[in-house]
Amino acid sequence: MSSKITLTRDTGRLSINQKIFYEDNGYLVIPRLIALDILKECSQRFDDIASGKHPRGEIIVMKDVSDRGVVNKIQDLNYDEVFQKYIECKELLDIVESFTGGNIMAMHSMLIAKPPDVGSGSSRHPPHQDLYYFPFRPINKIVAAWTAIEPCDVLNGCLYVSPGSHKTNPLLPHFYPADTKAGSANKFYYGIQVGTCLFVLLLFLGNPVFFSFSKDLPVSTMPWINAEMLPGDTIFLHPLLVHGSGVNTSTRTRKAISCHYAAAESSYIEVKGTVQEPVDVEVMEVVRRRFPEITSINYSDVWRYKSTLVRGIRSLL
Ligand SMILES: O=C(O)CCC(=O)C(=O)O
Repeated sequence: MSSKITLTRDTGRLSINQKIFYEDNGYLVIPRLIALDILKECSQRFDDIASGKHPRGEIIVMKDVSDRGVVNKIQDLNYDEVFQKYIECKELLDIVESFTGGNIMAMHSMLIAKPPDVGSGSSRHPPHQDLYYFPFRPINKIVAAWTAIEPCDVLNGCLYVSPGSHKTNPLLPHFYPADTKAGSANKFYYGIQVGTCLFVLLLFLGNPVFFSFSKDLPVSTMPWINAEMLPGDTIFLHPLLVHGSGVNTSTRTRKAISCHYAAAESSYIEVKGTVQEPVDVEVMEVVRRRFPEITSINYSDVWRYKSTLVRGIRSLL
């Protein structure tokens, strides 16, 4: 157990036990944090954007690689007034402030509607560390909030986490998984394993626990805990925590909404020459294809453009 609290600040919103839990495990679940009517509106707005009934505006719409008719994710939600009700929700930001401090930027937001898997495994999100995507620091002032919109369980591919892996692992190299069928990895669904990764579901103390037998997945990322959640439940994740989500083997969707927040005083770093270089290269290829007229833009500029201040004063980010 931690003897020192380094990852959270005193804002009076988290109990000492919650702070110690986050320090030790790198995640924290707050049940029923978000009002269901906000989530219902967000879910409806997703459906309307996915069906073309509502204009997407700046929002990026992504389709499942194995089932091109299905929108499985939309991202960069922060300019939409419905999604802002989630991203700027007081109850949420009051908790986020314990991780980031009082000046808060919403850096990256998504609504993920994991569809029933068509058999390729593309609905899973391989084990990864969110920091891999982020060209800003300090690490400990970044936090993800991920809220279940629909019941999320093992059958429809809930999140799983490796408790404590934020302490034992540096930022690891990420790759497209080698163990999914050819062409079945969704864009930007990077994972930290490079070889064949076999997950076996075991029942451990009544809770399903994943063990990995991948030779490449660090032993320190075992065991896996499934984060089964009900609508409104919110999990906060440290950016180095190894986590992912399973295949949706049910006939239901699995909707969740998330936002990554960072302290506004954070600063951008150069990721060229680091393990993060491949994501910089791939994102910039997409940006240049989409906006060929913009020539002088780099990876940090992309983040500068898509992030918004949600509390306090904007500074370096
Ligand atoms: O919602 C999911 O299935 C995975 C989300 C996740 O792990 C992430 O966005 O970092």
